[in-house]
Amino acid sequence: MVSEDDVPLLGKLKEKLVQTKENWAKEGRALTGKPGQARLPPGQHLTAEWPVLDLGIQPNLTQADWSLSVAGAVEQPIRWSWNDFLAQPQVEMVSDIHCVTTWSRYDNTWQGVSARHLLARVKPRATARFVMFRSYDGYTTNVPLSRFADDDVLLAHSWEGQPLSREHGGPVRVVIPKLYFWKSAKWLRAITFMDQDSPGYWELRGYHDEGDPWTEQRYG
Ligand SMILES: Nc1nc2c(c(=O)[nH]1)N[C@H]1C(S)=C(S)[C@@H](COP(=O)(O)O)O[C@H]1N2
Ligand SMILES: [Mo]
Repeated sequence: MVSEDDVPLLGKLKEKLVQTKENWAKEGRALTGKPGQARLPPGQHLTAEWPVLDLGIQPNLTQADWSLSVAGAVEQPIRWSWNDFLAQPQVEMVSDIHCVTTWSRYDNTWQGVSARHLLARVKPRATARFVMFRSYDGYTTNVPLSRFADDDVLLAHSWEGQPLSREHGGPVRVVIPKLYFWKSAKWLRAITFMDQDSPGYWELRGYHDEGDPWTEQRYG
């Protein structure tokens, strides 16, 4: 039985449990995977290398050649030159890469402009539900707007403190850590906001429309 005297002790125990659970939640937030899910998605293996995968055309763009157009279902279309892009608020994010060819690479440090900031600038219309990325090599890939709006998504110009190399998509690539890496367009040229979904390069060729690694949305 619980006597009157025990009540403060129970109160303390409860406080401690709450504290512990709060700490778990904080640790969970520090993981780059989805909370409550394993960090390494099913069917993936870890690599320390960073493989190069693309269609074999690696555009050779100088920063002066590069620009980003954002249009479609937005209130404020924009076109950013390299200097415009660098004049936006800059963020640093650390995230994991999961490629559909089964390699994953942990703890990549990226610098660039957050998707959240871009969204605040262009103001998608209420009808906008999908985003298409277009690249300088002709590549395209589509994602739901909600995936692009995630707080770990950015347009990256640097990796591990160095300008993103040409082979990895420099001057600027997309990084969407919670989807397979084919969704992270290299050599980014344009972003189109759409009311209706539309498949990109790999999505037209048998790959999944959304590409969530934790539910193995590989082919679709
Ligand atoms: N522009 C462009 N972006 C692209 C691709 C591409 O061919 N062209 N390939 C995609 C695929 S399939 C993968 S796995 C990753 C590979 O990025 P990495 O070469 O930096 O590892 O880029 C994605 N983004
Ligand atoms: Mo890929």
